[in-house]
Formats: sequence, structure tokens, C-alpha cells
Amino acid sequence: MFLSVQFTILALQLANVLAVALNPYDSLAGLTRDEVDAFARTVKVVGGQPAPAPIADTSMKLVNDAAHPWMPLTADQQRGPCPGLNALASHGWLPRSGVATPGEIVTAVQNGFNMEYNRALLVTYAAFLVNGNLLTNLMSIGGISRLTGPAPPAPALASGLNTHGTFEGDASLSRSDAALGDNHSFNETLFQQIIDISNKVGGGRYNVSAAAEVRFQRFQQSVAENPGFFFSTPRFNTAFIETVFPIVFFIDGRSTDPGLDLDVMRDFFQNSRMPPDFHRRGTPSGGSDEELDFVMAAHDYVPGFNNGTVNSFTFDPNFMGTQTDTLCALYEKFVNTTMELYPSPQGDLRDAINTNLDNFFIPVSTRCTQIFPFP
Ligand code: HEM
Ligand SMILES: *[C@@H]1O[C@H](CO)[C@@H](O)[C@H](O)[C@H]1NC(C)=O
Ligand SMILES: *[C@@H]1O[C@H](CO)[C@@H](O)[C@H](O)[C@H]1NC(C)=O
Ligand SMILES: *[C@@H]1O[C@H](CO)[C@@H](O)[C@H](O)[C@H]1NC(C)=O
Ligand SMILES: *[C@@H]1O[C@H](CO)[C@@H](O)[C@H](O)[C@H]1NC(C)=O
Ligand SMILES: CC(=O)N[C@H]1CO[C@H](CO)[C@@H](O)[C@@H]1O
Repeated sequence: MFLSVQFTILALQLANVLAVALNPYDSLAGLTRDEVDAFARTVKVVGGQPAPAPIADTSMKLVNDAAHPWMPLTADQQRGPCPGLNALASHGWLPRSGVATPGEIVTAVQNGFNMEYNRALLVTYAAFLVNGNLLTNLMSIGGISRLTGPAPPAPALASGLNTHGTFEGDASLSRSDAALGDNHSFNETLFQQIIDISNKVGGGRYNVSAAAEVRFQRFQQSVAENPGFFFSTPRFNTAFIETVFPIVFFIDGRSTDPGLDLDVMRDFFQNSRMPPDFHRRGTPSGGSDEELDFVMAAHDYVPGFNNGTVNSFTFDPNFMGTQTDTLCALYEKFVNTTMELYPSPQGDLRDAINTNLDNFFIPVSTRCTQIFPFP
């Protein structure tokens, strides 16, 4: 007994030394053979993998079940700016560490929330290309993590979804702009705004009327407070759909109520927790066009940014890039960012990028022309 406790403490201390030594930006040079071997056993260079097939059963079902209980975070686990992925990790639909492969994310958002397959591919591979580790095929849903393994050389990021400016952006519902505060943790002040608006226009629930007003208020705040506020492609696209995700995915599949209970919403947003007995929706959805249209039409919006001073919001004439379709512009933007992060990739890295670019193209293939930056 005594011996085994001693041994555990020693093992923990060793694990700690290893954790400190292996920041993903460090090279492995200088480590002992044992340390390098230990690290290599935990993260492998696997490169790009084919996208998983769609799930077969898309019926309504219990997802906060005995096999997926909520568990509190332990010290080495992390969560990030996305309440959906956070909840999936805290219920074990994704690895509880918060580090996952893109394939695991695609499958988990379908299993846990019945997100439609093509939407799952689009969002996941967009994020993975710019925030994931393309060599080890792992991404943190939060901040930089040694669990994703040694990163490709800069300017590649591989630093997880908390990374500002590539996917994560300004004017989020419940998270601060990166320039103004913590860009990925739940913010009580901002959540109180959601409550106030939902009480005023949603009858005490977060319905599309509330979503529309919260979206507008957060937009106005960023214009007035954030000199570098950026609200063009891709943020112009993601910022709207994220406001309807809670209505589409966090309302129990058995409910016919068009608004989300605010305590349930808080538990998802603050604690990464599904309500007891939570059932996913009964039909796959990408984020409901009707509700999205309502939010976008409720106020006048143009894609644009502040020019370095507050209240200088100006239209971005380049928001469509070389495209004429907004979805294809979004696609082009993420391909462009990938090119900026990987100016001249070679070998395994180049293959991995190309495989993931192919996966990213699948959901837009009926509308857009594929771009091949690394032929
Ligand atoms: C398919 C893979 C997904 C990825 C890679 C992803 C990633 C992200 C990221 C990076 C953000 C931060 C954007 C920002 O506000 O700056 C975000 C926000 C958000 N995501 Fe996800 N997400 C995914 C799926 C989902 C799902 C399935 C749900 C709902 C069940 C969801 C709900 C939300 C919501 C509500 C926000 C807005 C949070 C806020 O503004 O405070 N996401 N997501
Ligand atoms: C939370 O949001 C408020 C309002 O924007 C801001 O003043 C505050 O600094 C934020 N807190 C953190 C920790 O970012
Ligand atoms: C949201 O809820 C409020 C209060 O019940 C209601 O007046 C409003 O019409 C709802 N919004 C929509 C678009 O249905
Ligand atoms: C930014 O916009 C403001 C107001 O539109 C303008 O007064 C200012 O000169 C602009 N600054 C720069 C750096 O372009
Ligand atoms: C992508 O990059 C190309 C070439 O630099 C540029 O012309 C285009 O406007 C960019 N597209 C977007 C959406 O930013
Ligand atoms: C790039 C950026 O601004 N990211 C920030 C997100 O918030 C965390 C926590 O405050 C900062 O450490 C990051 O620098």
C-alpha cells in the first residue's frame, strides 16, 4: 500500500516533468530516449484520414445516457469557445481531454446533436485545417495542448479552437472579443445580456426573436468597443448561424417549444452540461435556414470591420473574394488561410493538408469549384 502510493506520486512527478518539457512548440532534442519514446507512444504522425461516413440512425434518442454521463473537468482537460463541442466532450461523446480527431468530431456532432452530415464536415474541416495539427490528426477544442503532439513549423498554428482570427472571432454571444478579454471562457456579464433580452422579447426563453436581438446587440458593442472588430468572411457567416444553434440543437427533441429554457442554455454554455434525460432532435439539421434568415433580416448588416478605431465600421469590398456564391467565398477563405499557414509544405505534411482540403470540399462540391493550392 505504502509502496504503491509512493510509486504513484513518483509517476505523477515524472508525468509532470514530461508535460513541462513537451510544449508542442519545443523540439524533442535534448530529451532522454525514454522521454521521447514515451511521447511517441502517445502521439503518432498519422497524417490525413478520409472523412467518416454519415451515421446510419438519425432518429430522436436519449443522448445524456448511462454511457455518456457528465463529468467535471480534471486538471489536464480543457474546453473552449464552442458550447456544443464542450458538452460533447464533458459527456464523453468526444474524448474528455478535449483533444480529438476531425473524424471523431464529425461523428460526435451527428450522434450527440443530430447535426446534418454536410454541415458537420464543413465546420469541422474548416476548423481543423486552420487550428488542428495536420501531422498527428488531432485538434484541441480549447487552447494549445501537448496532447496534440509536436506542431508543424510556424506560421502553422495547430493551437486549437481558442486561436483568435482564423475561426474563433468577434461578437460572440457569451465570450468576449479577444482584444477585450478572455475570448473562449463563459462570460457572466454577456450571459446576463442574453437573459435580459430573452426576458424582453422571448417571454423568458431564448427564441429566434431573442437570438436576433442578442446578435445585434453584440454586433453594436463590438463596433463601439473593439478598434480591431472584424466581421467579414468567415466571421460574417459563422456569427449568425451560431446564434440559432442553441435553438436548433439545445432544445430537447421531444419538446415543441420554439424557445430554449435559459437554465438549460446556461448549463450548456457555462458548464458544458446537457440537461437530465436530454434527447437529441429527431431530424438532422445544419442550423435551420428559416431561423437563420429571421436573425439576418431583423437588422441591417454588412460584412466589414473597424479600421483601427472604434465606431469606424466599414464595408469590406473583398468579402466575396473571387467568388459569386457566399458559401464558395467561405470555402475560398479557409483555403486561403490554409495557404498562409503552410507557405510551402512538403512530404507527409503536404499529403495531410491535401487530404483534409479534399474532405473540406465534400460538403460544397455541388456548388463550388475545387481549389488546389498544393497540386
Ligand atoms: C462541427 C464541429 C464544430 C466546430 C469545429 C465548432 C467550432 C466552434 C467555434 C470555433 C466557435 C467559436 C466562434 C466564436 O464565437 O468566435 C463556436 C461557437 C459556437 N458553437 Fe460550435 N462548433 C461545432 C459544432 C457545434 C455544434 C454541434 C453546436 C451545437 C450543438 C455548436 C454550438 C455553438 C454555439 C452556440 C457557438 C456560439 C457561442 C457563443 O457565441 O458564445 N457548435 N463553435
Ligand atoms: C466579460 O465581458 C464584459 C463585457 O464585455 C467585459 O467587460 C469583461 O472584461 C469580460 N470578462 C472577461 C474575463 O473577459
Ligand atoms: C418569441 O417569444 C415571444 C414571447 O412568447 C413572442 O412574442 C415572439 O413572437 C417569439 N418570436 C417568434 C419569432 O416567434
Ligand atoms: C477610420 O475611420 C474613421 C471614421 O470613419 C476615420 O475618421 C479615420 O480617419 C479612419 N482611420 C484610418 C486609419 O483609416
Ligand atoms: C483568396 O486569395 C486570393 C488570392 O490572393 C484573393 O484574390 C481572394 O480575394 C481571397 N479570397 C477571400 C475570400 O478572401
Ligand atoms: C489571440 C488571442 O487573443 N487569444 C486570447 C484568447 O483569450 C486567452 C485568455 O484570455 C488569451 O490568453 C489568448 O491570448
